[in-house]
Amino acid sequence: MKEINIGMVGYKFMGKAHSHAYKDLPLFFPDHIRPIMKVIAGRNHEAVSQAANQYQWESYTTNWQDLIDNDDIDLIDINAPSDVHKDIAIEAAKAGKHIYCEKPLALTLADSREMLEAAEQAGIKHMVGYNYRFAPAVMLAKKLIDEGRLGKIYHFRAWFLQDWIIDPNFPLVWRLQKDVAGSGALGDLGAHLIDLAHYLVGDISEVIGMSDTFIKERPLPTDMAGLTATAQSGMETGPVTVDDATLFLAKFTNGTLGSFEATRFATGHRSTNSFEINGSKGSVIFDFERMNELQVYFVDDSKDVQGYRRVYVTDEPHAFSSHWWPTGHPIGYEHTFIHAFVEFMKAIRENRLPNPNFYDGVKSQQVLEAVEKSISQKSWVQVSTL
Ligand code: SOE
Repeated sequence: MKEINIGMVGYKFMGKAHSHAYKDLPLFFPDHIRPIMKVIAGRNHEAVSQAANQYQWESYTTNWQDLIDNDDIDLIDINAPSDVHKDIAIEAAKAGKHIYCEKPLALTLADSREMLEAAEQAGIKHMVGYNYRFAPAVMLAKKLIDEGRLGKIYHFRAWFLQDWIIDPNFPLVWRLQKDVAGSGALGDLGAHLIDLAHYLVGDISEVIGMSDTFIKERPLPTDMAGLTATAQSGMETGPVTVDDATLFLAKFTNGTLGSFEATRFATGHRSTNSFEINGSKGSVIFDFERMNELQVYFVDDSKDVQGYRRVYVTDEPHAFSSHWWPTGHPIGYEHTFIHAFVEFMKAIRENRLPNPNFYDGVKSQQVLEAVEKSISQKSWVQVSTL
C-alpha cells in the first residue's frame, strides 16, 4: 500500500493538529505510506468548509456517516468531542476502516470496551491519541528505564497543570460538561498521565483520589474552539458537571508508588505536562514546556559532578532526529502527532497493531473509572476489579 485515504471527524484544535500531521508526514517520512486527506466532517457547514479549505482536505461533509459509507476511505480519524467517539468508532469498524481515536477513548469504561471489541472483531488497526509518548525525550526516558539504567523504579510522580478556565466568566465549553466530555481535568489531562505511567513504568493496581469543582456555574457559550470560547450576551449560566482538578495516588503492580495531579486551576501554568521518575540507579524529569530536553541523574556519576543534568534530545541516536533538523534544532508539539501517525502507517504496512491502541485506551479508562469510584467511596479502589 503506497497511499491511505483518510476521513476525519472534527476540525477544531485536534482537527488542526491532525491535518498538519497528515500534510507534513510525507515531507519528512517519504518512505512511509502517504496519508491522503480526502474528507473532513463537522456539524457546522461554514466552519467545516472553511477548515477543509484552510487545511487542504479534498472535500468536506456535515454528516460523519458519509465517511462510513464512502468505500474510498481507508482510515477514520475521530477527534470530535468524546461523546461521539463510540458511535463513530463502532460504525467505522463495521465498515472495515482503520481508526485513530482521540483520548480519552470514550465517556465510560464500558463504552471503551465496546469500541475495542468492535475493532478487534472487524480486524482493523486501531490507535488512541496519547501523543506525548511520541516526544523523543519521553522515548529516551523509556529507553533508560527499559535498559535498566534507572534501576528499580520507586516513584512515578506526574502533573498536568493548566489555567485556561481560571476566569469564572470563561464559558461552559464542552470540556466542562460530563455528558460530552465524560470528566474534566481527570479524563482530559489525567488520562495522558495515566497512559505515560503505563508506557514508562507499568500497570496500576489500586488508586485513591480526590477532586473539586471550584467554579460551579459558568456563562453559556456562543462559540467555542479548543481552549477558547465566547460567552452569550445574556447572563444565562449553566452548571459545570465535571472536576476542575483531580489528584490521586496509585500503587503499581511492580511496587512503584505513584502520585498524579491534573488541574485547570494551576494559575500561571498554561500546559505543564511533566513527570519525574526516581529509581535505584537514577532519575529523570520531563517537562513538556521544554519538550526537547530530558533531565537525568545517575548515582554512578562521580561525586564531584553529581546532580541532574540536561540532555538535549535532538541528535542521533534520539528517536526521529534523523528525519528533522541538524544537531541542536528543536521540534514541537505538532511533531508528536506526526510521529504517532508514522507509527500508525508502519503498523499498517507491517500488519500489526499500532501502539498505543484501543487496549491501551481501555487500560487508561479502567484507571479513570477507578479514580472516580475511589473519590465517591473515599477509599482505595482496585483497578482490576472494574
Ligand atoms: C485541553 O486540556 C487539551 O487540549 C487536551 O485535550 C489535550 O489532550 C492536551 O494535549 C492539551 O490540552
